[in-house]
Amino acid sequence: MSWNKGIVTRFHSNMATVNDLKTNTSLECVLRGKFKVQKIRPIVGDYIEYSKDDNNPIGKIENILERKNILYRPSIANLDQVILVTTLKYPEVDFLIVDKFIVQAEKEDLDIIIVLNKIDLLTDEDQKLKEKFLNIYSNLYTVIETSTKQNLNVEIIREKMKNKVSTLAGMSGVGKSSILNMINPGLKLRIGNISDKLKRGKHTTTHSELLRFDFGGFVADTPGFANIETYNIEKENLKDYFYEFYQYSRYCQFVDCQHVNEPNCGVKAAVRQEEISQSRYDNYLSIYSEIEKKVKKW
Ligand SMILES: Nc1nc2c(ncn2[C@@H]2O[C@H](COP(=O)(O)OP(=O)(O)OP(=O)(O)O)[C@@H](O)[C@H]2O)c(=O)[nH]1
Ligand SMILES: [Zn+2]
Repeated sequence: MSWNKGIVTRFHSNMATVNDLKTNTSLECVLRGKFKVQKIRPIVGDYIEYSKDDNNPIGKIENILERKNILYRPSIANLDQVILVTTLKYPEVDFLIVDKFIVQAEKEDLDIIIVLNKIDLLTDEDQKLKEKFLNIYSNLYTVIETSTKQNLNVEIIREKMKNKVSTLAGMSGVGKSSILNMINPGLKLRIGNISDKLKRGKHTTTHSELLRFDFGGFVADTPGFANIETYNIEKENLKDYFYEFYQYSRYCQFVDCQHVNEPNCGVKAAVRQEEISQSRYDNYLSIYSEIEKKVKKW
């Protein structure tokens, strides 16, 4: 019997919901006993091979393919990208918060696309702030301006998420679930209820599900990086997550330069010459000292 290839979109006790990659249909699969012995469990996002008898609606997972990455809380494997949603108004998201999300995603080596939502709310006076944002971030990442009220750039977002496995990230209220609804109306959304659940003090699960877009591709139903605090990062590694620093670090006098207090630092020189954004560098220092303070407590 030949095996078929699928992706796990849901996992519960010993059953996985698998989306067959060829037929794009879903079926339930059980785990072969050998996985229990090996203490391996599939997680959402796993690419697997399964077998199935024609007379049995339930398949059997035979093989879990190697994961290219794993994200914890919610646990999900093989993410292709993070869609970082942010806004300049309602809420006014601090650039430090944006950089903290970026750091978490860079740490996992995920591709990042920034979606600047609620463009419709920006007045003429806000255009300066928008330009400032774009000056910093569109030099580093793809930035897509959107408005779910005006259906702005729906096609572009769809194109970016098509046939990929994505997770959304971003502060509460920036419009993550609205964006999913805009690009795929009717997509079953648990994502919108998260803050409600928190408010009601209910147990929020860290089990995520993948939802399949009608146009192809998957998205996690729970936003990634709910915790953007940087306790899980070594301060020595932080500079690697500000990827634009790297090309200037070869001008640093010290090979292990952290670009903080060291003399003759190529990164600091680049900030002075406005090759690196002051805001990014300041946020680097803020996060660096936050990590330092946490370490000192121990
Ligand atoms: N004016 C305007 N309002 C928007 C836009 N997108 C979303 N909103 C509104 O912003 C509010 C929050 O949107 P959600 O989609 O629930 O935001 P979320 O990021 O999923 O929020 P959480 O579930 O708390 O994480 C809702 O009242 C939306 O109607 C937009 O482009 N323009
Ligand atoms: Zn340096």
